[in-house]
Amino acid sequence: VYNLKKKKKVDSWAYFKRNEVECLIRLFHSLMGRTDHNKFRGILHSIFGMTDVMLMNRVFSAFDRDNDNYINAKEWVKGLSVFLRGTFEEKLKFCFEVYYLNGDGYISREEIFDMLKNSLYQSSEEENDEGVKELVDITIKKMDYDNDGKISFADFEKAVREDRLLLEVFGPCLPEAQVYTSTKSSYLMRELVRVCVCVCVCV
Ligand SMILES: [Ca+2]
Ligand SMILES: [Ca+2]
Repeated sequence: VYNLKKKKKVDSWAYFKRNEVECLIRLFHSLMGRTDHNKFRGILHSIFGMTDVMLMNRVFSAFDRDNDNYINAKEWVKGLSVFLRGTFEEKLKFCFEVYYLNGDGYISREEIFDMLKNSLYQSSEEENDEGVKELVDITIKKMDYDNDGKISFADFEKAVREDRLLLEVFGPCLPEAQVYTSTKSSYLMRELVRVCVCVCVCV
């Protein structure tokens, strides 16, 4: 009974096969130890090609479920499970968590402004607050179904179900399609090993 329970517990927090979970945990312990913001950003950058520091920090917080500012082995496997093999519903929830982050359960007008400004102007000197404000208005008009001026999860879900492109409307926070649609575990493992080695050398 104990073994069955134990197996069920492992299966229930990840879409990986048991040997993949073990491999990921081994990698985690031997190469990374406690994963802080810097190491995690290194992984997101080198394996998933992310470059946006603000979004990478938000992805870190979505992985860091107990909010202790470190990613432990369980958070690592669980996060990667949603990230790489999650269902549409899980990805929807994940993206919403990345975007709202301040904990009140809504994406506010100010948060939308900050995220759109960040993703539009991060590499240029030129800033156009009026242009960003217009975009914020358009976005809210499109996604705020109950007209309370902020985006709840219900608003977000409804909007994304109507237009899948809105899933990452406030900036890329999931791996590129070719990474997460790959079901070949060997591909994932090879990439992770490559990245872990790279992170260890660089940090
Ligand atoms: Ca944590
Ligand atoms: Ca709303």
